[in-house]
Amino acid sequence: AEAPVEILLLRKMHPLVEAAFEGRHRVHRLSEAADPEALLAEIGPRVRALCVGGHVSVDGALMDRLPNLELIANFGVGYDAVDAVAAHRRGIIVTNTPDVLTDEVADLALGLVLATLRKIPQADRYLRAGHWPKAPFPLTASLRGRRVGILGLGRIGRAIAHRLESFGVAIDYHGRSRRADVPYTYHDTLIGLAHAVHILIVVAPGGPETRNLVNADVLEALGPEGILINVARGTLVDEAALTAALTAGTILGAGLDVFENEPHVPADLAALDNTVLLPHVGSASEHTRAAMAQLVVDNVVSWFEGRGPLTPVAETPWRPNA
Ligand code: 8YV
Repeated sequence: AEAPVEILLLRKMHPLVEAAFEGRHRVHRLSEAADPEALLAEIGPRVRALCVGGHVSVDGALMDRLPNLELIANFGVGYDAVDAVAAHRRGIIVTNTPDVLTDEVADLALGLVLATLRKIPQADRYLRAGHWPKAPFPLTASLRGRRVGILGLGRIGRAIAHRLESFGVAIDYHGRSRRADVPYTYHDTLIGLAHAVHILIVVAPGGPETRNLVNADVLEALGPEGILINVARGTLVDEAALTAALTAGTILGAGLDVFENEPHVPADLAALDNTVLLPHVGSASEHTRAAMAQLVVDNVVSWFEGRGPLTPVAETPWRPNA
């Protein structure tokens, strides 16, 4: 009989992933090893697939300790923690989980827009604190008559725009290229977009290329009625500049699902009442996390059955006859 495929899980995965390989493959868990270094040295040469997710980074140095690695299956559409270029150089395929989470994250983005503008969490806290009988909740900003800007009109950006259409707001966007097939207004700079809109939604990929794209100048351009929403990666926003802008009234408020150094949120940011802060829950429903887990499993299964990866990332395209 063929030797079982050895798979290394870099962290605790969704139960569906954990269960799927039981009895079929040999699973190793780095996060549970008493001595991770010793485990790597022992099993490194036998590992053929890696399952990863979240912020656990996978760099070339780790890949070099796994000389027979064929596949890195990432739980999540964003794979900025995986060095996909280094993987490509070594002939390793990287897969992610696109599409299955698009609507969930877009739903949450809209929730965050409304929660931030209308101060829904603040109003809830106000009621619970018993303030209502004494005075009505202070009036808030509004989505009425606003222009909304989207940074990154990819799958999720489009799903957000599609939802916004039904809210009757004007939609602008910025990204590396103009999209021929959308009715929204394109801006060739982020500053230009920030000047034009009241609400800026960040939904572009993370990684070194987009680091601190939303800086003090962009926030200044967004202006005193401006709202920043981030459902992408914390690295896209200069968090210190954002905290300063929120404190000084340079912008009106922010709704954030992601942070520079998760799960740590700076105390001065958390102390601000003009923010709505979520613990990275964009895709975090039972339904969608199960779909993501299934796609991780399906990529691994498809690969070892010789059918290629289902959802390889752009940096590691699959060429069956190469
Ligand atoms: C997950 C995400 O929270 O898909 C992504 O890029 O950020 C989220 O869906 C994360 O990857 C889970 O570890």
